[in-house]
Amino acid sequence: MSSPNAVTAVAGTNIALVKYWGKRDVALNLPAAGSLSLTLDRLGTRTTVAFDDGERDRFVLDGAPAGDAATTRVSTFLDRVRASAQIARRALVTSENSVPTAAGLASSASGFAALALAATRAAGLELPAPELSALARIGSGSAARSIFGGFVEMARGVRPDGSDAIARPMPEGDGWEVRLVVAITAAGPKAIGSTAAMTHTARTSPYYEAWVAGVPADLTAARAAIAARDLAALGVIAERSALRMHAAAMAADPAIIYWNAATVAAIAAVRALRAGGTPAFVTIDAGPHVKALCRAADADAVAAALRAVPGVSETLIAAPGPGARVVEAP
Ligand code: 2P0
Repeated sequence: MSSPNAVTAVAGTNIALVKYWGKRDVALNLPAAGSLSLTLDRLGTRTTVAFDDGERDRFVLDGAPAGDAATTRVSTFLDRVRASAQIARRALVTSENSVPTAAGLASSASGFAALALAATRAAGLELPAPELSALARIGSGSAARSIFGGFVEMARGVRPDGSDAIARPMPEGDGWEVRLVVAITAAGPKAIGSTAAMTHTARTSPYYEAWVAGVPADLTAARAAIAARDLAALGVIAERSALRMHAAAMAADPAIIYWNAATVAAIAAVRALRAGGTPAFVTIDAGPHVKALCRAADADAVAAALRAVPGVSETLIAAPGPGARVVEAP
């Protein structure tokens, strides 16, 4: 499968501590508000792009040809790269997600971050990181953040072209020994994809405007908490942001409910740990799994408590990880 002009890049997924939920522009994935995340050392994507003389783009995902919808999404993304590089050649894209189970944790964040880097380099472009972030964002909003490692802030931006809707690394958080403990609470695909769910929330939830209006204050407080390395302060903000995002989605009409019984039980378990003196805080994305933010020293105990929750099938501990990087190139 290797080709003389193939470039391979890897990227870690990221978990938002101040969530992104809603767009000011759907075509360019411009967010309605900023967000703030932690890039992880696990749950990443490794992607190889090779431009060749094929008639169309081909996308092989986790060892099998991807379906039409996923292939079209990749091909549309490559069209932007081809336009910038002024090339017409089609590509073979081979992508692998490091996911421990078939539990729906595969991430468009690491996927489009790795694709943006591998595709631009394979096309002969060397984009500065902010431009790479803007490009990854067009693939998936959260992918803009996975270009960078550690704590990352994504700007809402104000420009219609999205050139200022980009992520930036937060070096003030470097070396902080926090962990995210992921508790898998279900198998199978999520109830509704993020893009459709955001649009539906914006259109029908009476809480959507209040949700968006509250994000800037969370960002300000989260920045200060990271600078001060105050886990309790950051954790309270993260838990509140996730619960408010889900509350806005649950208030949509019809409701969007990502949670199952184990999700609720895992939230209770983390809050019980906290009541017992272990600083651990919940965050939940567009699915039923629960992630707990905690100190590295407490991660094993937090994982054990989550594994004891009925319906939790598996836990894994993720540490802060690096940004997207090229691992093989001609
Ligand atoms: C986040 N999520 O901030 C939020 C919280 C899920 C819940 O970003 O439509 O795949 O491709 O921009 O980035 C997941 O949505 O959505 C997401 P698109 P994306 O991490």
